[in-house]
Amino acid sequence: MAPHAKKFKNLINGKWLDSSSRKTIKSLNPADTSDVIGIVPMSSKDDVDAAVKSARKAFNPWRLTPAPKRGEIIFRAAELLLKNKDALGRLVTREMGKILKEGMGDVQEAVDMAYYMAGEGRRLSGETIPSELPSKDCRSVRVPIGAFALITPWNFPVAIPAWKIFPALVSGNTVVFKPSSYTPVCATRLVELITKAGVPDGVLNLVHGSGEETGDYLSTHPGIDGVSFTGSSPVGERLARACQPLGKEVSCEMGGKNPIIVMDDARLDLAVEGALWGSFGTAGQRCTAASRIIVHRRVYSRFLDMFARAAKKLKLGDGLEKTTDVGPLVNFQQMEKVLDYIETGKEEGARLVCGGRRAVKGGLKKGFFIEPTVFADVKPWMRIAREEIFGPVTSVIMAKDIEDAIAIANDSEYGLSSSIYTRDVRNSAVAERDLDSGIVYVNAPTIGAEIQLPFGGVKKSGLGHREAGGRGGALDMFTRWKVIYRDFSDRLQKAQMT
Ligand code: UN1
Repeated sequence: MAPHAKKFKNLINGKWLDSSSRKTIKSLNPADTSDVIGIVPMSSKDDVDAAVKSARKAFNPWRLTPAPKRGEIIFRAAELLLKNKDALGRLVTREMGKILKEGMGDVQEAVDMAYYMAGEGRRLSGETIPSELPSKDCRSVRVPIGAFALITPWNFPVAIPAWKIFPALVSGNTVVFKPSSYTPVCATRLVELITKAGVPDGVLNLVHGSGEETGDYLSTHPGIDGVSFTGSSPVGERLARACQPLGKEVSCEMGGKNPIIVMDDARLDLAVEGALWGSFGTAGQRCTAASRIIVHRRVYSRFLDMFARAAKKLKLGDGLEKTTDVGPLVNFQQMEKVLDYIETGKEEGARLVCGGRRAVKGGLKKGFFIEPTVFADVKPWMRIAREEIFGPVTSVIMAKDIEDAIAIANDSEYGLSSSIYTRDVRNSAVAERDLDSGIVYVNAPTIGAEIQLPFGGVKKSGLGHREAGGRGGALDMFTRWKVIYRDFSDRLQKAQMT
């Protein structure tokens, strides 16, 4: 263990504590595993019990704190995040591996969400509806659900926790937050800043640990009222199966197999640029990553040629270096999983046109790098065209026409994000209408959703409510509707009896 490695703690009821287990987890830089980012507690059941107890105790006073006051605290958190954006962005890059621009973007997405949800403190609006009876009024109000377990992944170590923490808090819930054990230091820094903004003790608790132990125990805990999870589909589905019979509110944001359709009338240079960013941004480690590029047969060869040439030019490296285009995979297991998929693609008969190997030249051997990989002539039945890979690997598939392209795109268990490149208004309109996904992009890749609109997908991509802002967004996840009929007629009035 590196002697200089900094130690971090859990936050329970406003106090930073070690685990009663004394066990720890080490967080490493995936671009250079000799760089230890920090050591965090591996929480025991007792720690989780204490965190849940603290969240339960804090719920009533927090629920009764006026929502605009809750919003003001979140506004201060936004300001603090912005002030610390550089340091936090660099930490995201060091701990998770994404390139620095994206590390900064990760923090910016959290800032955006904080400002947006701070504003919700003065909205959280319901409806006022006329009554059929005199001297009676009817309205619906949003009420918080209680103590929430928030379980988040490593690929957006600041943004995704922020997507959950801020709407949960502004709505009046309290939180026990269990971040990924691969990016625990980013999570700790985020919680430190939110705490500094003035969140009362017990309202936001942090417990580190693994998904299987800490995450499962926390989410099924009798003191937890709701669970919001982002991660893989198998884990999300298992979690939902465990929590729903216990009467908990559950929302899961899960995998994707997101297609980009490139039509014969598209601006090909733009489509190539979009497919590159969609496929290899964040080294393909986004649930929105473009992993199927469905290309009209008339432009197939030309597109493939341009795309493969551009992919070969991408520079792998440490995300902190300015010239790097693509960073490492987050850890050894993820790298192995992606390399396995590359082997599967070859065995299935797909044509490897670039990449396909672990990159070990020079300093790269200190980390988990895989060359940006493009498979051509992929058939929709192949596993590489069906399963989520979560790495820098994309499949190019040929389509006959718009209908065929949409049918291929929709032939998936997933339905998070999809995209079409076209300059023909009919192609665009048909795709907008018929693509079976939560998000559709036109002339833009499948990544880069903005926080003021609901985020999430259909089929195996999502379960429960959507994330983020807008109608149908995260406020639905973190509140229940209550309807209030107030009769001030001073007599018994009977509805439907007139
Ligand atoms: C994710 O990959 O889990 O739309 C979230 C995007 C980002 C969020 C991705 N704003 O790609």
